[in-house]
Amino acid sequence: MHRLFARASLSVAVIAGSLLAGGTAHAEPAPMVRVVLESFIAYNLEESGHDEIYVQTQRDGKTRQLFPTNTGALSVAVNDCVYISGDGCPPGTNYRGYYNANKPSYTADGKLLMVTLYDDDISGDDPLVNVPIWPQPISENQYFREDADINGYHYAFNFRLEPAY
Ligand SMILES: [Ca+2]
Ligand SMILES: [Ca+2]
Repeated sequence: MHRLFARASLSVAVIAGSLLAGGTAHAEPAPMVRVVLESFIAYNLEESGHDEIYVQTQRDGKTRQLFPTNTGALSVAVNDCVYISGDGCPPGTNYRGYYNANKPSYTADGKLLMVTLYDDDISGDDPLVNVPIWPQPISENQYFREDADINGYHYAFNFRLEPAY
């Protein structure tokens, strides 16, 4: 039984390996890009105590929610690191994890896609940070970090862009 299982696992690994090799050899840029928020860190807040955070994308007048996955906001304190996926949290931050994010795909046509982090307020929400992305066709994952230290508040984001079909 154990032996059978081991053999089955091995053949799965070989198939996965050959698929991967084939994918690399014949990689064509994908027509779509998936936007994945991996983590963000609240180094400094807009308000004292807590900010209530949500993250949305905007393109062609259409808004989509990245984080949290449903409506609402997450209350964060100074040095909170909200972990979703990817690399861990830097030393000295408070690990908050782990969470999910929506991962919408967009046509890789180079048109502006704006990612905005908001602080939820009763009297109108504050857009704290804008991260512009111009999705281009890619054939493998791309990673980038955005560090925004503005007017006293300071947030850092880690994103992953994935080829999508
Ligand atoms: Ca506010
Ligand atoms: Ca607030």
